[in-house]
Parts: sequence; C-alpha cells; structure tokens
Amino acid sequence: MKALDGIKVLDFTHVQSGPTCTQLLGWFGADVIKVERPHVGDATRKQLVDKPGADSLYFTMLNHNKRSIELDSKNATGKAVLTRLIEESDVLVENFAPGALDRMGFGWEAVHEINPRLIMASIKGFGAGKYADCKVYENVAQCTGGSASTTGFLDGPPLVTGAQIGDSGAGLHLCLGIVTALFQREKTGKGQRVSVAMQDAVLNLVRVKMRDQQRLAVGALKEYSQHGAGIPFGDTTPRAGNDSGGGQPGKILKCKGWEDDPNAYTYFIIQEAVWGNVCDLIGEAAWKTAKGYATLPERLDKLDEIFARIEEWTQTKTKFEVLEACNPLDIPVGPILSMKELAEDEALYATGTMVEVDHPERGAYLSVGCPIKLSASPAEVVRAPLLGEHTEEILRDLGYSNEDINKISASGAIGEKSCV
Ligand code: CAO
Repeated sequence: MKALDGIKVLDFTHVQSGPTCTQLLGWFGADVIKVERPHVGDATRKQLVDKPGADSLYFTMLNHNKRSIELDSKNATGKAVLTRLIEESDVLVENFAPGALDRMGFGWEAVHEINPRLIMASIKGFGAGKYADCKVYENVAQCTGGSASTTGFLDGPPLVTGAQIGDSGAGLHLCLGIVTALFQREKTGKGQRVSVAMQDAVLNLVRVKMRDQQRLAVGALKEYSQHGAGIPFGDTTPRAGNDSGGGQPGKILKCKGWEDDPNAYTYFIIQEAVWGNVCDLIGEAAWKTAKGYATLPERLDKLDEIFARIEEWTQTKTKFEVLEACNPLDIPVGPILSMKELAEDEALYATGTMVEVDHPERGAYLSVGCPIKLSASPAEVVRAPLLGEHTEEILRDLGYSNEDINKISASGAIGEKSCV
C-alpha cells in the first residue's frame, strides 16, 4: 500500500514546474493520468533530444509513475471525455499559461460544478496583480523572485542558480498544497483551489535575504565579508558571493588540485562551538584566545583573513581529506561534488535517491529518485509513459466500449486508435 493509493490525479501539466509536482504525487502512490495533445504531447518530449526518435531525458526524468492519454481538450468529443475524467478524479493539476484553461472551458467554476470534491491546483508565473498575464520560465522566476539579485559576486552581474527553484521549487510548494487540501477534504468533503506563483515560491526560498534587507536599516551586515573588506552597503541586500551570511560564517575554499579540477573545492564553516578545533587544525592555536579573534563578534571584520589562512591548509588536502580531517572534530565542511561524482555515488543508489530506469526507446538511463522517504510508503520509480501509451486503457477504465473508443478516435479527439 502507498500513502496516496486510490487518489486519482488528472495531470494537465507540462515542461518542468507542474510535472515535478505530479511526479511526486505518483511516487506517493496516486494514479496520475497525464493528458497530452494528440501527436504532440508535452513539448519537452522532443526538447534536448539525445537519442533520435526517443523521448528526451528532459521529459523522462520529470514524468515517472504516470499514465499518458492523448486527448484534444478543444475537440467537442475530447471535452466530453475530459468531463468524465474530471468526474472521476480527486485532483486536477495544471500549469498552462494564464487563461488557457478558461479558454478550453475548464476554469475553476466549471470543474467545481462538474466535481465539487475536486481539488484544482495551478502554477502560474505571478499571483494576481500587474504581471498576472505573463508567461514565465525558470530564470524569469529566479530574477523576479529576488534570488538573482542576491546571487553572484559583489563586483559582477546578478546570477541565476542551477537549482531549479522557480520550477521544481514551485512544484514542491504545489504538492504540499495539494496534500494539505486533500487532508482538509477528509473533514469537509469539499474541493478547493490551490495556487502557487513561481515568484512567490522563489521569494519563499530566499526568505533569509528579505531578513537581511530589513537588518540593513540598522547598519552593516557584519556576517558578510563585504563588511570586513570595508566596502559600504547600499540600500538593498547585496550579492554575497559564497559567504554564508548566516550566524555561522562559511566560505568555499580551494583544495589540492584546484588548478586542474574545477570542483576541487570545499565549503568550510567556522561554527562558533568548534572554533578552538579549527584553530588547532590549521596551526593557529593562538587565535583561540587572542584579542580580536577569540569570539565571533570580534572576528566578523576579519573573515577574509581567517578564511585565507584556512585555505592555505585546505590547499594541502583533497576535498575528501578535508572532510575526513574535519568530520571527527565536528567542523562542518562540504566537498563540492560534481554531477559526475553524484552519478557514480553508490550510497545514493542504495537509498533510491539515484536510480537506473529501463525504457523501451532509450534503454537504461539514470534519474534522480524520490528525495522524500516515507517508511510505510517507499517510492518505486516507474519509467515515464510513451505518448498516449495508456489512452485505450484509461478510456476503458471510464467504461467506454470498443465501439465508443472507435467513435472517439474517429472524432480526432485521441489520435488514430482502433479497437476490434
Ligand atoms: N488539447 C488541446 N489543446 C491543448 C492541450 C490539449 N490536450 N494541452 C494544451 N493545449 C493548448 C492550450 O489550451 C493552449 O492553447 P491556447 O493558447 O489557444 O489557449 C496551448 O496549448 C498552449 O498552452 P500554453 O500557453 O500553456 O503553452 P506555451 O508553450 O505557450 O507556454 C509556458 C508555456 C510554460 C510559458 C506557460 O504554460 C506558462 O506560463 N505556464 C505557467 C508558468 C509555468 O508553469 N512555467 C514553468 C514552465 S517550466 O520552465
């Protein structure tokens, strides 16, 4: 048994943000039915193609544990089938451009009337307001949600991050909203709307930078190395490079081999509780008691000098030797792991965080499995569906006969399918 066994999800999502959400629901055990335009499908099926003719990794890695139905939701017969699907579903998830669902005739009022128990969950780029009509992609959300302005180095331009906080971040937020709405429905029997704006999701994830925005009003952000460098702060949270910016100063430092290996670096945190251990490790025992170094507030204007000294030490070790030396001393460090190293990390396969999946068109490929581990509902990764692979099966589940399916096919609503 899986946590969401018996929950039917009508998956009207595409690209990355929505599919991330419905993939999670599938991993938790929901029956996720992905509705795709006949012959076309989710655009990502044919984006970044690495094997001609096969669905791309872009698509397959975001659409595990789903069934696919080809259905034209603008065709009259297709609309009738969609109405049947809505009647049978618990959740409808979509991330179309603003207004697209209304133009199809399946806006909130319409679906709520068809099935008052249905939870309708949507991702848009922005919430209500002046930008509500905009189409939005990942980096637009990172820029408009405050992340880009606070990422990068002080003397460089704003920077987007590789973590897909706009798309996958919005998908995660939406998933939590859906499960919460399902929980509330247990008590009320009623569905509701769940909405997540990508801008809001990003802003939530850079909440600490809004904290710093307010602290600026009362003076310098002393945990930023900018303070020690004597560079004045302006009126907005600055880019802080690799500073932690939190209560425990940290920085990315070079390790042995950095000249040739772009990832021979470690993150190094000088946690207050183990300051003495850090001093002993790098051969600066005098700093433990020296005026200007002994306590964190005294040290804040010397972070660059202190990290430069620690880096002299880290450069004598590989990033893994740094970890081995620091871990027993409770000094938190993080080797910079490349995608290649992660793809080869056996421990991640043992927990199911990395998986190898077989696919009829692609053969075996690697994917990231479910990062949320439920002890009584372990996720098993099932390959992504081919376009329309389950059209007939889903129509039969709805009670349609061979004759019905032939008629639906003849209407053009599901592409060419014939049943004898
Ligand atoms: N049958 C018939 N028509 C269908 C269909 C189906 N099964 N599925 C989709 N369509 C139609 C839609 O109704 C829409 O038609 P109209 O514009 O005529 O109403 C059309 O396909 C295109 O949908 P779209 O506008 O959502 O797609 P797009 O490629 O133009 O825009 C995106 C993509 C992502 C920018 C936009 O969907 C969006 O802003 N979504 C919300 C924010 C979001 O999730 N962004 C993250 C994307 S990942 O980086």
